[in-house]
Amino acid sequence: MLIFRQLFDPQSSTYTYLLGDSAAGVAVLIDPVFEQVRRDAALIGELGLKLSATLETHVHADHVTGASLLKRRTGSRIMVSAAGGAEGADRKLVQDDVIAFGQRRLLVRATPGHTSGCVTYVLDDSSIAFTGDCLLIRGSGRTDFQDGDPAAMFRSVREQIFALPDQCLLYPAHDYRGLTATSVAEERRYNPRLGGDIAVGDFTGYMNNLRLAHPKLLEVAVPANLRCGRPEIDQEPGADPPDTDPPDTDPQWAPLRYSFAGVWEIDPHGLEEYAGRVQILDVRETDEFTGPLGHIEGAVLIPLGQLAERSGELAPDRPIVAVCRAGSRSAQATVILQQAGFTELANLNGGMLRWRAEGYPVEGGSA
Ligand SMILES: N[C@@H](CCC(=O)N[C@@H](CS)C(=O)NCC(=O)O)C(=O)O
Ligand SMILES: [Fe+2]
Repeated sequence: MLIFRQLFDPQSSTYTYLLGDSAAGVAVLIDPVFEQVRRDAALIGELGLKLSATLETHVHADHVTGASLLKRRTGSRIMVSAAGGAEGADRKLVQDDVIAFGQRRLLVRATPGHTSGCVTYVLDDSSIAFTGDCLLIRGSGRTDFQDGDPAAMFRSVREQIFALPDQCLLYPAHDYRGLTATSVAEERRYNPRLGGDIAVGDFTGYMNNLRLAHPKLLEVAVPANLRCGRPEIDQEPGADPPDTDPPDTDPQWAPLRYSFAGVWEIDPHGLEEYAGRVQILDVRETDEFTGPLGHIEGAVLIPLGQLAERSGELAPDRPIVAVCRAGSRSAQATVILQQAGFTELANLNGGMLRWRAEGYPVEGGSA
């Protein structure tokens, strides 16, 4: 079965697409964003997939790609268009190349115009195409930098994208109004720049008068993306560390896993091993703490409803693992503690139920 997810980066209004073959357990990501690598890796893990490759639709000007970080984390191969001029890819793509993931395939169509190296990825059965910043929903990518060329874009849209079947769904790399998808038939008819009887001269006139401000991150993003998103620090040993931690610097105080829900989780066996180095915070009600499930030795009890005002009772310099019955209230406890300024936080996955089911010891409780 095909797995398909549309993911959004609110900072740059970028869409990242996950495509997977569930039977083979293999996935590819189109246009991953540097700051969202941890989120994307969590989703891929939770879906039981292995990332085989990241694919760029083009050298982006408004955000840095997550391709290199994902390669470092998951071993995924970096694929970019040969015409884009980026260094450090594992595969350089040209027109009609085929990218396999499990039993499914994506086909490469060169669609220059926004940049000279733009490509569109078409799913094997032509049911879905990923148009990058060539065709946007009722719009198009800009053509005023990075070798942009309105006439080339006009040809790309008319000859490569509008040539797809009417019902083919189109997914762009960006949308600035929150629109998510469109189709060939509706864009052919309703795209105000490229649809209907509009001719190349009309389109060029439109595009040459867009008067858009340059992307805020242009000067940072383009050079980084020409390295496939590899942080500069890798290239220059001894250089100053970056101001902010890259999003793949995971907490080191215990074996933690980031969830797509946005919470750091620890498994029972991890907590047992690290119990002596952390504060165990039980956020259930008092009668649950002393009830049949028992509690973990050394756990401090602060019911969730009191946590915001009583967080000062916790040591600020020791990591905290929050615990509850099934692991949901304790996830919220990590959110409350983060708001209170604590940084080293994790949720016991599955709570006391899983802790006991896996045979770890409790104080109190019934057998
Ligand atoms: N304000 C945005 C501008 C983003 C932008 O220029 N996006 C390009 C794609 S990389 C584009 O083609 N935009 C079309 C449009 O804004 O209509 C930023 O600073 O990042
Ligand atoms: Fe772009």
